[in-house]
Amino acid sequence: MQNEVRYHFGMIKISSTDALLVVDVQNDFLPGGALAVENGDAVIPVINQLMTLPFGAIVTTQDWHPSGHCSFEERSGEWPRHCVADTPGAALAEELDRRAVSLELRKGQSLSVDSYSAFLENDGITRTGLQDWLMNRKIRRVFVTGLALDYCVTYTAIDAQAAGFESVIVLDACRSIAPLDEAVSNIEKARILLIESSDLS
Ligand code: VGL
Ligand code: ZN
Repeated sequence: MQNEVRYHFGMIKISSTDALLVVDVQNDFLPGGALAVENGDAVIPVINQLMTLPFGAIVTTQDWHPSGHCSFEERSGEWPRHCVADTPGAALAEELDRRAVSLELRKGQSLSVDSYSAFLENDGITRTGLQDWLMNRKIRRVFVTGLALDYCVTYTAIDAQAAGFESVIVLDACRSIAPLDEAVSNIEKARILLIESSDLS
């Protein structure tokens, strides 16, 4: 079924100007977590395998909210309480291989502004610093993986593209909250390239 949404044909060779972005593979987004994504844990072996490729940088992100964050505030919050800073739910998944990770970025730390994207907060203005960090390392292309496909992964991939990077989503290294075809149609609208991990070498 996932083959229907592939737009790339042929292998992509990973080099030092490529970065792997591992978005929010945190306990609260895994089965049993506060904001569990169905089969979220299935991304972990796929990402661990991708980490063995010769990326110039591997970045993990974490949703890292203060207690009382706007995204789960009583009146207007959209989500259940999740990824509260320094709690077990906010920790990276235990099984995620962190040996090759060069940056662990935490986002969504302002009380009143959420940050789905790893590049920009949801105000569309405030930068996280990731763009400059990647540019300083001569990264030109980013491969985005993780949770959830329809929120933090898509927002990150769109902002990466807007920041001037070539932006690619590795579909089998992601899981979505909404049904997959809905998530994919929004990615298609944003004209982000979708591939499978088996397209990479
Ligand atoms: C996310 C909803 C709320 C995500 C984070 O990581 O996709 N989704 N906070
Ligand atoms: Zn959040």
